[in-house]
Amino acid sequence: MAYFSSVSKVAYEGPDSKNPLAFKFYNADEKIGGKAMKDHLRFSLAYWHTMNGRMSDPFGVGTAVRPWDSVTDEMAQAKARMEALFEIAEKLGIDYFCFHDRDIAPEGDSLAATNRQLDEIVAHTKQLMSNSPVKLLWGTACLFVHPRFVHGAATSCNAEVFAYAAAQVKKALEVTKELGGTNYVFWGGREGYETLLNTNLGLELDNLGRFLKMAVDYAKEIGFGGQFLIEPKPMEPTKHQYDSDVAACHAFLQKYKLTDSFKMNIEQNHAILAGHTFAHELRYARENDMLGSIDVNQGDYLLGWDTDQMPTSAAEAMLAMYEVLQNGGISPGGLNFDAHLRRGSFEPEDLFIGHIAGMDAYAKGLRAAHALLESGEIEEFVKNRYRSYDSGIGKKIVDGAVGFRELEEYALAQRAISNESGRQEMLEGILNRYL
Ligand code: XUL
Ligand code: CO
Repeated sequence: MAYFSSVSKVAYEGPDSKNPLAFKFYNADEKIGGKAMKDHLRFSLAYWHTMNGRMSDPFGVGTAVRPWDSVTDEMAQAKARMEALFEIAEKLGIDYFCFHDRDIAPEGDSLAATNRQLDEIVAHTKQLMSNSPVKLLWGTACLFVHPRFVHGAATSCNAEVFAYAAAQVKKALEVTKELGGTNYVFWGGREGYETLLNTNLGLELDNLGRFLKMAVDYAKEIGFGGQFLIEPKPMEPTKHQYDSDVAACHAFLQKYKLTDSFKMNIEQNHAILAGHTFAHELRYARENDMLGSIDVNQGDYLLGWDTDQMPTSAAEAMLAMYEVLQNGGISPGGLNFDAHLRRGSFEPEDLFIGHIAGMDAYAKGLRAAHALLESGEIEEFVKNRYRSYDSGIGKKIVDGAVGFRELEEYALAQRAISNESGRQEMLEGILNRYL
């Protein structure tokens, strides 16, 4: 059954096209640096936004008009939504999707009943997958919506909740494996705190470390070989989220000896909420061999919350792809559209138009980043800027051949220090030549 009969398979029509339902820059099979665009970008649909988002806001109800709204039985609707996801993905040429356990199947009266409902939808999904190129990029467990997680999941003060969360992640790992998922994500929804006055911060962090270790052990036990990912976010819903940014997550993973099992899933809107640029978070992860996957969206620079907008800025996409290319790609991760439409874009076709705009921005960004890297302009500038470490005293510093005594001796003998311009504006101008 087609849920979007007015939309056909979206085609590449080139930059001159004015058709909102065509790609202007994304040309899936076109090779950039010897690799097809689709393999560089590995786009993914986010089930929670694209299929479940009602587009409500704190002042108003949802406005989304969706073709499956008329199906009132919960399980029948869950199946209809999954079918519609495959239709959207196939028409857009998006090869992956991501979900939380509770996005795809409703909760039942008990954990056992919930698991049975999940199994039913997973079987239906597997069936749909057998006739489709669409694959699972990552699965995750929703440990933040239900009131039982009011004080957190793995960091709850209540051990009963820790146990429930463990059972839920165990099942989510099994389901992710069953559907051939190549990654598993932890976003610490309510893993944080509101006030230190009621919080044992040390125990909560140790418990989070224990929880992640149990997940790694269980994955080994069942033979799930996917990549584990942590998704940093500094605030929202709690005031202090433990996974606040890449550096904090990296320190946490080092303390609990988990760096071999995890990488990061970096999201643009989370980066800017943390007071960083998206590129900073990507670079920090890349330099530490921690860049695993990306949630592509775009935050509003005037609003201080997670607006999860479609990533339509090619300039930002260019800087992100500059990091991805230097990372040697993002596989087995991908670019997951953790993004939803604005409340005013409520028509079914907007789901396509929004993703097309995001895919085009990333295609343009990829092309520009590749050309920039090929030119070597930025790398050459940076290399030259640090040339003082290639010889003389700089070489001795990086080789560990000198200490404070030798450096003092050197400094005392030096007459004048001369610095050179960092040429920031020139470099920013260079980017525009490639965009
Ligand atoms: C929340 C967020 C999540 C994660 C998955 O801000 O980004 O949807 O991506 O739990
Ligand atoms: Co996300």
